[in-house]
Amino acid sequence: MNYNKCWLNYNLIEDYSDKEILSNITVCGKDAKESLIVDNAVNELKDAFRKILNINASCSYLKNEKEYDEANLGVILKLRDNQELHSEGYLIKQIDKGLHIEARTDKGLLYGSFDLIRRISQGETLDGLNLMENPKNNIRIFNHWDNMDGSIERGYSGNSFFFENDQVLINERTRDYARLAASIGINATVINNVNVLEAATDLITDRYLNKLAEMSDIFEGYGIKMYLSANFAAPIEIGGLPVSDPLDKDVILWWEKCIKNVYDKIPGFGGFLIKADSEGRPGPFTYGRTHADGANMLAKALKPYEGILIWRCFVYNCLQDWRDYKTDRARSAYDNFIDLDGKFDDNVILQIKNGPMDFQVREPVSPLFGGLKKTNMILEVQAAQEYTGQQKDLCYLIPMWKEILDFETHAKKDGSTIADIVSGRTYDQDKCGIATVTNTGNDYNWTGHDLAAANLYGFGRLAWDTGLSAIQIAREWVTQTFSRDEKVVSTVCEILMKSWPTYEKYTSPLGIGWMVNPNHHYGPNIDGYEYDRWGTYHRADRNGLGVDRTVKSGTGYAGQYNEPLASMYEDKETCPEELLLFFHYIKYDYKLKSGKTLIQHIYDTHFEGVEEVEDMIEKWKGLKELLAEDVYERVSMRFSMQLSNAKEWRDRVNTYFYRKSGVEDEHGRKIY
Ligand code: GCV
Repeated sequence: MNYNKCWLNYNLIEDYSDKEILSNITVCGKDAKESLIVDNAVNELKDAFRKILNINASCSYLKNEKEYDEANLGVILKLRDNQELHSEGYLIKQIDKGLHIEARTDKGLLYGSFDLIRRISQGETLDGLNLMENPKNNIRIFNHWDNMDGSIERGYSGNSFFFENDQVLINERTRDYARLAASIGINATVINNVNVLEAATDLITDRYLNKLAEMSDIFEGYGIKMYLSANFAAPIEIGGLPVSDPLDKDVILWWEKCIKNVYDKIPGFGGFLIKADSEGRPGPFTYGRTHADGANMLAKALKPYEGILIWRCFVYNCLQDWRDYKTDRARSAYDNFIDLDGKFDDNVILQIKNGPMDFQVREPVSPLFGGLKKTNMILEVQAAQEYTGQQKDLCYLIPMWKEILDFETHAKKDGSTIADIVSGRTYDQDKCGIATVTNTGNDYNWTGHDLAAANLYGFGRLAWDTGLSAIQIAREWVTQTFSRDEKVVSTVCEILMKSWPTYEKYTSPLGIGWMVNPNHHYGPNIDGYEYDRWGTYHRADRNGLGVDRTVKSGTGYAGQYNEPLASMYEDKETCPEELLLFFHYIKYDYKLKSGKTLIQHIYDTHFEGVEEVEDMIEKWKGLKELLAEDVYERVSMRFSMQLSNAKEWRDRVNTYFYRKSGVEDEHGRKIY
């Protein structure tokens, strides 16, 4: 086994007080014995108790409810139809010498078991435990951008552990992946890239289905539904049809047959994720059809099997002319989808990226969330740090995702934050949730940077409970992954919590984004995308920079928000400063709330960003004796890469704007 177990590392706790209660596990309920999920739950408990506490717990099964009430000792897993519980929820209650985990379904018991393990591995006492947990989001889904040749699009932690040389891979890691995912409440996963190229189109055919069924069985044992990204042009590419027009009878029949075959082989299959009419991928536009026509056609074919069709809203013109100041990529998801509100079948979900551009270090929240009212929605975030340091630089993303989830869209009077909308609370929907583009690969530590695993862990925990705080999640993760030593926990948490603001400081300023090296997106290149076709411009000149997205004089993007947001963004005086350059063209001598001019703010934040990385490194050095040597060394290496990246950003950005503006740094620091 050439990998570690991340937060399921299970470090031994020598002085744990509540051992007695954990020596016995009893499973009650008539179906429990037959369930693979419950078996897995029991094995997880036993494994964890053995490794963390040195206890070899025994396990027994009881069909009759009465028997266990009397037994009353040890951990009791019990299926019970408690209407206060969500189908995946659970409760944990200590009664005398029994620790009861109750749920309506076997999945609930699995999640309850992992909850208990999480508490124990953090050294929490079980005495008086009494809690009920229901997931806030029904769909908590990983998106992998893994290709059949084993590469991963925007992957920064090695190769795929799902595919290699056009083959499906199943090995020990497959199960450990499912364990990691289930332990944080993930209940669905899309295993292949949304850009479905070559062999991946065949994943929905007999060439791969048996092998995928094997993988799906492993996932299902951990309550995880397998989804596939599908190619909208599959009827042409593998079906021999001349078109993939969603209203064409032969196309419809082809998909029906294909989907029936998928479900014959994988009865628990979740459904498809589709990227259509986006960045060159095929879609319904070719035939003059709408996204609703395309999505509904597939949704209807999936419906008899309770399959779900997830349709991405990342649709924009990627052949833009940089001379054109009116066309605005930020507008496009809203412009493409708002008129289709209410036209999608009930098993269609629109998956919307958190911001209107593309996972920049700072973006406003996509206005589409506040616009759609009769459509199921999934929020898509990106744990893979494509634009946030590529898992070489540290960037703990949970604080960013929290801000997004807490954002009030004003779509409705009460309860329309993003968290409300994607949980289904706002419009009383049940097919909603949160997706992340994952940051995993076959590296030893799964995520390239050891500390980047906090984003993977945090995504699952946040998708389960959007009310958790970023620091709480960080503490849980550090304690389980590294150590319960308070110095380790508080120092690593401090480093994590500062990392997003730090990254933001030394990269592109005040929400303007981009300024990265084209294609691979690591490191600074201020004009890298400035004269390109991708719709990603900063519009800097000798007087100032920023994109005018106002209704009054710009692209009109600000007007896509509900009031009072639209007016707030429209006016540069009320626009949140961290997004100032996203919404406005601002002169270098404009005074910010801090009293600094824009240009001085740019200089200062870039110097500060580098100093903060230096500070992180000092803090990390202080943990040398308290951490495993390999962890310490791997992270130290990443920090040194981050430091040179941060310096490069600082010097390029500051020099660029110094040359454009001719304004000296007030503090006379070195600008080249
Ligand atoms: C999978 C960005 C990325 C692409 C990605 C695309 C998407 O453009 O750079 O690699 O493609 O987003 O989300 O579809």
